[in-house]
Amino acid sequence: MSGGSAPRPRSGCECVVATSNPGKLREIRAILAGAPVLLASLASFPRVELPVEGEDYTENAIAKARAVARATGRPALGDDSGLEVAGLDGAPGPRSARFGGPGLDDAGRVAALLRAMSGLEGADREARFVCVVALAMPEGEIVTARGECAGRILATPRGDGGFGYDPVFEAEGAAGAMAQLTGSDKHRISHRGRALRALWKAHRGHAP
Ligand code: ITT
Repeated sequence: MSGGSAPRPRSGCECVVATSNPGKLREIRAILAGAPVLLASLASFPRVELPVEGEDYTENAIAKARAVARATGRPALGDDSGLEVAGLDGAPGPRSARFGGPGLDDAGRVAALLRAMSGLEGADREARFVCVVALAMPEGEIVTARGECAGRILATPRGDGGFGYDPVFEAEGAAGAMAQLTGSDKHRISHRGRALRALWKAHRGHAP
């Protein structure tokens, strides 16, 4: 955790989710479904722009949350996440959304990842998802939390759930790809589920 004493949004308050990724928004809403907070989409604030991202999950998550909190005058929740592959020295990491070049969709990035990994076997296929979430208050307070999910990269895509690299990521202890799990099974073990539960617990003292 960072940022000193944790901000405490009032019960039932509105918080803007500082993401342009619909997969993330859907998951954040599902993970925090039991929490007394109304999660607004950035689509409701079409003039608000997200900052250009750098190479550090925490800095990126804080920058997204802070930009949206300042622009909207509401608490904002940023998520910066990525996939780290052992045999690629931790790439694509914070560049996961940009891997393979501009203009690719999720399936194109998955194909680019499998191409980059051709010939990699065993421990080189080990990987983890990382997620840092940041809650920024309009007055400037920030709290962050991190979650990870370890696993390995499959040889071919499977399933159609989730988003991003889920079709080729098999979490430790799961039989099959993340994209083959139900939403609730993914959120129980995912980097995003872990990060959001830790964030919520830090400022509410219990799970969402
Ligand atoms: P915002 O910055 O607007 O939030 P983004 O997609 O650009 O959206 P990131 O820079 O944090 O966000 O990139 C995260 C990328 O990592 C995302 O686009 C996916 O490719 C991948 N990723 C993150 N979480 C994932 C998950 O749960 N399942 C599969 N892939 C994931």
